[in-house]
Amino acid sequence: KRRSWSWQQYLNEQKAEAAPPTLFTQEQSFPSKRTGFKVGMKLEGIDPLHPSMFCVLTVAEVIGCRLRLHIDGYSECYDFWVNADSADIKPAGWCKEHNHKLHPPKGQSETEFDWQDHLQSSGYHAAPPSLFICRSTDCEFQVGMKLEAVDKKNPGLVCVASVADVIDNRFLVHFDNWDDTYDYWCDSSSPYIHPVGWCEEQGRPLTAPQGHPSPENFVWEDYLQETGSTAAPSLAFTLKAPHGFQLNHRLEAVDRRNPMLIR
Ligand code: MLZ
Repeated sequence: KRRSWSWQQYLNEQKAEAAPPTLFTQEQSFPSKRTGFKVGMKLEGIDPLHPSMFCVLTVAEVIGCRLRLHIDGYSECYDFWVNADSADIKPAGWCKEHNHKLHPPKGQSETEFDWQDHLQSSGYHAAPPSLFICRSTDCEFQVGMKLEAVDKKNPGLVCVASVADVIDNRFLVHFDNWDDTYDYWCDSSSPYIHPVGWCEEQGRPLTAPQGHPSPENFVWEDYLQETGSTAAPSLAFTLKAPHGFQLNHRLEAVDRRNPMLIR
């Protein structure tokens, strides 16, 4: 008779240990306050498919604390969901005020775009600035600094990267000589980023910038000199609390490519 799959049996077979429940801490709590965002309100925000780009957005749907945002002038298939307290959204006029390029609605040129005209012609209103969360502007990372970062689309790779933008306490990780679809925003406590020299110290391979003449012989010192850039100071990387998980601990996790399954 076949018995159903059991954790206990599996752990015994594998001679493995279950990760102790005390190691699982809740990082982010679900926002409890009701959001004031309403359908039709307009704002600026980061395009999730091009994290280096700010776009003109309209709230298309609100469910609880979740907003579906539409990129003005583009197909609905690019709509995306964010939490109302997301750091990726800013009030209308934010880009101009903070010297960031704002990608205009499709069909309009960057110099042509004017928020007043856009609101008037659409008949919609800008989302009131009071709806956006104020954030700390502490960031030791500066544009142009180099670091080693995990490519989240190819998580086995740690690659040569640069700080491409800084907003509030977050910065944009860009992989040298790759397009911006690999970019991501993070803060100094991110587990995906490391100071220059980390791979060498850990005895792990570092992926050189795309097109490097001899990727196997990449040397940070030479590269920093060639590019006239500096390494992000190792003190800027904030210490992560030791997590307590050990190699080969077994646990249950959501499959991100198929989030209905827990494997
Ligand atoms: N196989 C992929 C790897 C890309 C790695 C980029 N890292 C920033 C490719 O060659 O497209």
